[in-house]
Amino acid sequence: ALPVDSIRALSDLHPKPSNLKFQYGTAGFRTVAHVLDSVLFRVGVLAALRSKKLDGKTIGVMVTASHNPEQDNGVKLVDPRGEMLEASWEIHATALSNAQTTDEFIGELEKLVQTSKIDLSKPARVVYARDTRPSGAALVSSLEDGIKAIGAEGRNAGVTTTPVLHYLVRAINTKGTKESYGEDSEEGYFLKLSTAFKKLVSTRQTPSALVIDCANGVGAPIAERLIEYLGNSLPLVLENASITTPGALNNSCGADYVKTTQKLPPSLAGRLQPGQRGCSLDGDADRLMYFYLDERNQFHMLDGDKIAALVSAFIVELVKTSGLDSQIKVGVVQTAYANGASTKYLSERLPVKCVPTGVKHLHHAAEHYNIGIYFEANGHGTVLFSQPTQDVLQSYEPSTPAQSTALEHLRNLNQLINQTVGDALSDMLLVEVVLAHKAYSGAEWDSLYVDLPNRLVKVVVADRNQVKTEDAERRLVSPVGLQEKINDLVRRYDGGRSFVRPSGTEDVVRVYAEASNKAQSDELAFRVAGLVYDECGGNPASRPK
Ligand code: G16
Repeated sequence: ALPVDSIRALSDLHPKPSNLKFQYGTAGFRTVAHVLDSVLFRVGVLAALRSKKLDGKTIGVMVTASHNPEQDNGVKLVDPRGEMLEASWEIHATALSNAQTTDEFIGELEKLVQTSKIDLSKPARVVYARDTRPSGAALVSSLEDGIKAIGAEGRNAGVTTTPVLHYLVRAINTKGTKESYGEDSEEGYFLKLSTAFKKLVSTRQTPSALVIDCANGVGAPIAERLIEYLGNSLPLVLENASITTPGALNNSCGADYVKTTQKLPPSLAGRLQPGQRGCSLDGDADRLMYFYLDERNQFHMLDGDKIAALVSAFIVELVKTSGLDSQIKVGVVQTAYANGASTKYLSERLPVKCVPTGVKHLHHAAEHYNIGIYFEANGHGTVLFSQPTQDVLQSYEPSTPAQSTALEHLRNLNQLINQTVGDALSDMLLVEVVLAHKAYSGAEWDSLYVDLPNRLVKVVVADRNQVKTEDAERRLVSPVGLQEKINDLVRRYDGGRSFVRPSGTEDVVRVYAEASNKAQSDELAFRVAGLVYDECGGNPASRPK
C-alpha cells in the first residue's frame, strides 16, 4: 500500500496555493518560481511511482525553466532511456498537481496506482538536478520531501545542464548492458564527448577560437569543465558566465534572445571579431544558436535549421562514402518554424517530415529513420542512430580505406552526439567537427541556402488554451474564422507564409511570418498578431504575479 501517513505528513508542509491551475506543458511545469513548492513535492512522489511502474528503472527530474526569465522555474520528468516523459503520464502529472488538499492528492495517487496497475512493492529510484536559478535549491528540497515521503531512493546530481541529467538517466539505466551509454557521472559525459571529438578532428587543423555566450546560466560551469577535457583540440572563450549576478540569466543574451531578436547579444559587442564564430546556449544548455559578423560588422545568424542543413549534408556524405547507403536511410524532422528555404534545401536532398513544436514530437518522428536528424529552428535538436543502425556500424566490414575512414567517423559521431535530447554543448562539438572537415567559415556554412526573411512575435492573451491548431500547427481550428482572416492577409504578400500557435511554455500565443523581404515579413507578422489580439487579447488570468 502507499505509505499514506508519511505522504500526508510531508504533503501538509507543501500546500497547493488556491486559485491556481497547473499544467504539464511542452517542457513540464513552468511558471513563476514562488508558486511551485507543492508541484515539486508532488513530482517527487510521481517520479517514484513512474519508477515503480517501470520495474525500478531510474527516472530523472530536472528543475529548470530553461530560456524563461530568472524569476520563473519549472520541472520536467525524464524517462529511463533519457527521453521526455511518456505523454500519457503528463495527464497524471497535471491531475496530481491540481489536487487542492492533501486528502485529494492522496485520492489521486490511489487512483493512479490502481488505473496504471503499479506494483508498490517494486523499488523506486530518482536522479535529479537543477540549473543555476536562485529559486532552485528550495524547490529541490521540496522535491526531496516527495521522494522521501514515498520511500524512494534519490540521487542528487547537483547543479548541471538538462542534457547532462538526460545523459545520466540513460547511463544509469543501461549500465553493464550491451547498450551501455557511458559512465554514469558528469565526468563520464565529458570523457565520452571529448574522446569522440578528438578522434573526429585528429587529422584536421586546430580551429580558431569559438566564443560561447553562456546566457549567464548553468552552461557556463559545464563548458568550463568541458574545456579541461578538450585540451587544445578546440579553443573556447566563455562569455556571459556570471551565474551569481542577480537578474543576469537569459537577460539580453542566450539562444532565445538571439533567435527572437536576430541580433548579437549587446554584451558581445567588441568581444566577437568579424569573421569569428560565436554561439549562444540557453539557460539550461539544451539549445544552440551560431552566428558571426561579416567584415562590415553585419550580424548573421546560423540557427537550428542551418545546423540541420550542415549536419545532414555531412552525415549523408559519410553514409554514402562508407558504402552503407542502401542499408542506412537518413531523414530530417522539422516544425512549422523551419525557414521555408531550409525545408526546400533539405527536401531536395533527403526525406523531411514536419511535426508539432516540442522535442518529444520531433524525437519520436526521428526514431522512424535509421539516422534521424531533428532540429527546431530555435536550436533545440540532435541526431538519433537507431539500435539496428548502431549494430550495422559495429559489424560492417569496409572494403576500401575511404570506406573505413567514413565508417570510423560515423562510429565516433554516434559517441559524440547526445542522443537522449538536444544538447547545446554536444551539438556545438558536432558543428565544429563538420566545419573542420569542410574547412568552412561561418559565411561558407551560411551560404548553403539563403533564409527567407521572417519574424516571430508574441501576443499576450487571456487564455492561450482557446487557440487550437491542426496539421502540425500550421492551421488554426479555434477561434473559428481566424484562419480565414490570416489566409486573406497572407495572400497579399509575395512569398508569404504565417501561422499562429499557443506557446506550451509561456502564457502567450506565438505568430510566425515569412515573406520575400524583411519589411514585408515584419509587417505580415504584426498584422497577423493584430488579428490574434483583436480575437483573444487580454491579461492572462492563470499567471500568478
Ligand atoms: C521548450 C521545448 C521546445 C520548444 C520550446 C518553446 O524548450 O523543449 O521543444 O521549442 O520550449 O516552446 P513553446 O513555443 O511551446 O513555448 P526549452 O528550451 O524552453 O525547454
